[in-house]
This record gives sequence, C-alpha cells and structure tokens, in this order.
Amino acid sequence: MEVGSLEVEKHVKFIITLEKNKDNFDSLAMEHLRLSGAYWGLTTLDILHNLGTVDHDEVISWIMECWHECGGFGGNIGHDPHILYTLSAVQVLALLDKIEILDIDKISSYIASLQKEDGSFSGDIWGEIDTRFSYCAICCLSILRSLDKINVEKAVSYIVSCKNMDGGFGCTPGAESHAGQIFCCIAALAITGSLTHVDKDLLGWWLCERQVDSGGLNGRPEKLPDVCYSWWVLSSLIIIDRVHWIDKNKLANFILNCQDKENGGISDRPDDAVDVFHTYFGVAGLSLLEYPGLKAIDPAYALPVDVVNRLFFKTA
Ligand code: GRG
Ligand code: ZN
Repeated sequence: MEVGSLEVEKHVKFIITLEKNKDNFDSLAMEHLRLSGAYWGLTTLDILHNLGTVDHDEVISWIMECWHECGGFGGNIGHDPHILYTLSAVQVLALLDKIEILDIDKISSYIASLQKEDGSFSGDIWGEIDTRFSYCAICCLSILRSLDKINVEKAVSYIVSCKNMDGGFGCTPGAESHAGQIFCCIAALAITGSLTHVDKDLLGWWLCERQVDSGGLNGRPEKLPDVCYSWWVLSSLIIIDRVHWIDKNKLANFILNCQDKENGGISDRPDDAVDVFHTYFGVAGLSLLEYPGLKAIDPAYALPVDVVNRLFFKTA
C-alpha cells in the first residue's frame, strides 16, 4: 500500500492552531490536563524542528501560573497539584532550557512527600498508587538531579514487585501487564540503573507479540492496535535492546496511515479523529524508528536526545 510520507508542515500547523484555539470542543476536553497537552504539543514541534514557532516566554509564564507553593503543578491554572502535571511542567521547562527558574527544592520535596513506606508513589494527596507515578517521580527527580530526595532502593523494589510471570508489569502488584505500565517501569528502572531486574528475552517476546497484521501495535493481547503504543511498546523494546524483534517498516507505515493528510494531526488508528496525544506518540514513534529528518528522542526521558544531553552534560 502507498502511504506516502510524514506531513511535517501540516502537523506543525495543527499543533499551533490547537494552542491558539482554546475554546473549541477538543480544547475543552483537554482543560484539566492542559499542561500535559503543552508537553505533547511542544515536544512534537521540537522533534519536527519547529519549537521556534511558539512564544517561549508566554508558555513559561502560563506554566508558572499552574505552580503551587507546596511544590507541585496542576493540569491548568487553578487546578490541584498532581505528579503527572509536575513531570509535564519540568519536561517542558527542560525542552525550553529554563530549568533554572524552578524552585528545585520545593518541587523535589513535593515529590518526596508522595512516596509511601513500601517505596510506591501516590499521584497526589488523595492517595491513588500506580507505577505511572513511580515513573513520574523518578524521571522528574532525575531531570532535577534530586533523586537523593527519595528512597530509590525502595522505589525500585516496589516496581519490581509489580512484575508478572509473563515478564511484563502492571499498575500495582498482581495487576495485569499493560504496555503503558511496562514503559513506566522499564524507563524508571533504566533511569535508576536497575535493568538487571528485567528478563529482557521474556519481556521482549511479550512486547514484540503486540505487533498485529496491519503493522500497528496493541497494548495487551487481543486488543486493537493504537498509534500511542508505538511509543509505549517501542520505547520499552529499545531500552531492553530488542527492537529488531518487530517489523519497523510495517509499523512506520501504520503510523503514516493514521495521518490526516488534509488538516494535519495523527489519530489512534486509520480514519479516526486526530488529537494532540496521538500526534505526539505517532511522531515520537517515527523518531524512535529513525524516520528521516526527525530529531532523535530519548526512550526513557521522553525528551529529545539533545535536550537530555544538555541537561546532563551542561558545563557549569
Ligand atoms: C512522559 C511519555 C510520558 C508519560 C508520563 C502518564 C504516563 C507517564 C504514563 C501512562 C502510561 C499508560 C498507562 C499508558 C496507557 C494509556 C492507554 C492507551 C490506556 C488505554 O488502556 P485501555 O485498556 O485500552 O483502555 P486498550 O488499548 O487496552 O484497549
Ligand atoms: Zn491511544
């Protein structure tokens, strides 16, 4: 099948228009997680070499309005703080090379306050526990060079307690393996240098079985393929060095086939409605597949490789 190429200019326009059109339905549906939306949109623009098309100062001052004195960020102005949006805020500031404006002590104390006795993390003061939040904590603190604020050993042993017999990971101990949770656990283990806890062949086998006939990936056995798993599955396969176990060409064609070639944006599967979430995961997935002309993205930090290098190799 002829699927054509990546419609870079149209996707850039789609994201910029979304940012400007704050009152349409899609924007309202995004209201409570706008900070994550900003991370998806801006990271996509950067992978497409177009981060310069937005006003950085405007983004930064809006993000800082989502910050709370307790140290955490809400998903939008006036919304309660949550670890998900705290990570998004820190990721966007890393992208814009403005980490230094943050109160690193307060943010890292907020994250540390969410760690439980067993090493797990809750997402906010209401106490829901999930390995997604372990990833957010570890990724965020690593970017802020403040992992010493938490008990890393216990955080790792909690993640390992969520490992299943099939080699995958779930959201809590005993919960079913799901590609989204596997990304969170594998990336957190990679960042903390703890991948020895992973059976790479067993997990690689489970992950590569996610590819279906259309070339797309699903998130669990018997489920439909979805462009976002191009990120959750592929990043995990790359981290454990088993990406050659899937058909990369077929996956790239599946993603390209989910583009709205007229108005830009990428959907979860062919002919569905596009959104910024799947546009990000489609473009990030193509970057992981080394599609020509895209910035490389780091599979654990979910930020462009040049941004991660700047964070860790910046000379003072
Ligand atoms: C910085 C990339 C990045 C992530 C931040 C939010 C987060 C940390 C991780 C989320 C991981 C996760 C659980 C992803 C899965 C999202 C998803 C598509 C859920 C849908 O699950 P189902 O079971 O759908 O409703 P399926 O595809 O199984 O039918
Ligand atoms: Zn999806």
